[in-house]
Amino acid sequence: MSNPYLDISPEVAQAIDSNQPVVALESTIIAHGMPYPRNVETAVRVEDAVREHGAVPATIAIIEGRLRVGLNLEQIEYLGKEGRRVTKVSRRDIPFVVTVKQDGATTVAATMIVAAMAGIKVFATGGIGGVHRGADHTFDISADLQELAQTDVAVVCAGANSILELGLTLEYLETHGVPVIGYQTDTLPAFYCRDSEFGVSYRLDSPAQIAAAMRTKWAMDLRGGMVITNPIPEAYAMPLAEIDLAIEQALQEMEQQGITGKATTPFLLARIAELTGGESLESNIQLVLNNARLAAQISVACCSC
Ligand code: PSU
Ligand code: MN
Repeated sequence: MSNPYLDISPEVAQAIDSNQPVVALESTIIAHGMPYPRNVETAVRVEDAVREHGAVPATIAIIEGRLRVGLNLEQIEYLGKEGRRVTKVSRRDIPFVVTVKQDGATTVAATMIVAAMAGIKVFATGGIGGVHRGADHTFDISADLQELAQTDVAVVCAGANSILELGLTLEYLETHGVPVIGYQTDTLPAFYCRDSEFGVSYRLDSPAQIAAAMRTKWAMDLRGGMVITNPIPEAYAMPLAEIDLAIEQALQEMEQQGITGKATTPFLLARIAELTGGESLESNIQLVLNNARLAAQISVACCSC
């Protein structure tokens, strides 16, 4: 079934058609999640990590109104350089950016949608969006959570960023039937830290077990995604007290500056990187690479049975 809005690169199309492992990658993390040029350098390293572990990377974005699966270096460089000038695109934004033939950096939600259109089942990123702090009065809950409830893609991440309410994010996912898997861990990883005070739904210890769970879920037509949480490598984890302090200060500044809605996550990530002297950025890069490796392994396991 061809989709008139979708452009899949020849390499990715060939891999999908021949049932070879493919890993989807998002582009909001490039344009809004990290500063230039580290964002471009990271995007390229993430693609390399996927390849080194036996899968084909498919970075997803909207380029001149086309839903693109598999970007070339020039397109990645362009998104990285444009940064926040590129529209951050979640589910609601897709038709508008496509209609006016603009560019868009896809969030977890939008990347899942396009990955599913292309037939890709595994997606690696840093952290999913979630229930924001203060959501009891702002109602700010990322559309990523609703997407996970309805789109059949497994998202490999380092848990949710502790700029969010982790407990409320887990409750929301549970309500919507989204399993949160801990890869070799019983507790929910909190992005910069390996642990949190919260438990995962299920612990699975190998890519093959994760692939089997995905297969079973979708073979039964139980719609929706899965969150696969992968703790940041020990060497790059940050001390809880240090990161909490930076997050608290960044949140205060955000409130003072009146930053709300879709601008909050990019603001917080950038400010936390400044406040930690770049340490949080380094952690962020390493956890994404770690997730790319696991996602590739899961994707290989999915194809080899
Ligand atoms: N969390 C991070 N880094 C990111 C994001 C979240 O630690 O780059 C990005 C992802 O693209 C995610 C999006 O899908 O932010 C969520 O934004 P919002 O809360 O506005 O839905
Ligand atoms: Mn929001």
